[in-house]
Amino acid sequence: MTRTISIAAAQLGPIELEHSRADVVERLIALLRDAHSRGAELVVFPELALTTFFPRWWFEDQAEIDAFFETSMPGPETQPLFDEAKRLGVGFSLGYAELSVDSAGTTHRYNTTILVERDGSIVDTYRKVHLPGHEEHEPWRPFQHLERGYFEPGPEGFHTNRAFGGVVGMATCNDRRWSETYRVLGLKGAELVLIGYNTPIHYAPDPSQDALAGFHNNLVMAAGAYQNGLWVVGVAKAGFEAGVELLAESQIIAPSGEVVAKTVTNGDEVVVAECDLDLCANYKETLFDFDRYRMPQHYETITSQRGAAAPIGRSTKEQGR
Ligand code: CDV
Repeated sequence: MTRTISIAAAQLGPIELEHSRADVVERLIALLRDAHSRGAELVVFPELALTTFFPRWWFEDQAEIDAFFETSMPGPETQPLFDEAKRLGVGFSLGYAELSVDSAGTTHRYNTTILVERDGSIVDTYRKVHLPGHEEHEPWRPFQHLERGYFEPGPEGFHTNRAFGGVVGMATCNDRRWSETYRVLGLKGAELVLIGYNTPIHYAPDPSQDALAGFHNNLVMAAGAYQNGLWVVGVAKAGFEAGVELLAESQIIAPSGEVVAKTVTNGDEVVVAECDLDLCANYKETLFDFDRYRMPQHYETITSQRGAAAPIGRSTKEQGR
């Protein structure tokens, strides 16, 4: 008896500044229905899937920024998506900007993704850990990437859940470039990692990377899948949004590192794959049998140190080792 789950990567084309939440939710519902008609039980939507990618603009007025945030989930505009998913018996993950107020009355703003089960219940809330870009206005850039100004990093880190017949974790966009993301999730038993992204193809700090955007996208997700023996579903908000080109190439990757489904457009598009969670064991119980082969006593530098520190002496001998 296999543990196979049919998963849809539901890529979104551009969302412009003037598009309303209601318009976007209609598109999400259309993708959900398309995915369901093709047998999907879990639909993965992109990062910040309810609005345009607003960190590309510098706003001075906090009220203008907060207009992109959700204060409840589901809220009045997202409830129809929850209702339709429950009616169809389809689960989903959805990225959005979350504004919450804690018990001490402090306001927090996170780049959040939720996982919703087939009965409409929210299984987990993941808040993006690795926030890329910059804190302040940088007028030299053709467009901004102000995630570090508009969000705070998720305080809870990475976590996994028993859902959809397996062990599921989430990560968001830039998180996918960090091997630590997958390894922490892998150590927490993840068999399936859901990732939404908004990746501008132009990277202003080093434009030589632009031509490699698609290559790097696959490289990091395939490596994460293979090295941890898990499925990865990476889903884009794609196309030309406010004149900025966002990478498409949404894909579903097996624990072997092989791509089993990939979008071919840069607009709204669904691809579906049958994902056998038992395939994870092929890797988790052989080459990447963590318990047998990992050597954590040699990995202490990873958690004790943030930046790189090259040796001062020339050789390990000179350093007295
Ligand atoms: N939304 C993102 O996290 N985007 C980053 C860009 C800035 C490089 C990414 O890693 O795709």
